[in-house]
Amino acid sequence: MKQMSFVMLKPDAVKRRLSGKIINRFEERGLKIVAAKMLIMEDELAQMHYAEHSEKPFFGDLVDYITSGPVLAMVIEGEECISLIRKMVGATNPKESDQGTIRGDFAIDTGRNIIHASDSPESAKREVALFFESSEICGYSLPDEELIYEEP
Ligand code: D4T
Repeated sequence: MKQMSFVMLKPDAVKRRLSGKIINRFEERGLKIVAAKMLIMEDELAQMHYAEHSEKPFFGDLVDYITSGPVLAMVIEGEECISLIRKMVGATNPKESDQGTIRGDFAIDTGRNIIHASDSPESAKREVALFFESSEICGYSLPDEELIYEEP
């Protein structure tokens, strides 16, 4: 089933000039970027995005981190892509992320884990709507889709 996931390169990824490398992984896998924008998140947006963690002891640091510079927010489309992208991203604590995952290859600390990706269809829906108007999501097809999918 085709899904959309919300993916965000965090300020450390952008400032470490890793955006291109990370985007490349999604494109090489056969996934499709259907929306993208760079922004510096306001506190209010950060608090809404991470609302589920508002009572956690790390919440203040998390909001400071995510608002500390530009993020690259994206919507990525593909078959079953929500769980697929989570696997590509790796465990929340990069010290436990498998080698070959984005966090496992580029990060060390949980508080500097360089990328966010939706963890369920419900989160994806909420997060996409938080960052993008529906008019900002581009519907288009790619000529190689039959090479990526058995049934495009
Ligand atoms: P995000 O949401 O950023 O993609 O990360 P995860 O989905 O992998 O992990 P999460 O929601 O459990 O945590 C959100 C965010 O909080 C930071 N964090 C988390 C932290 O600083 N200390 C912690 O102990 C935990 C659990 C990292 C990611």
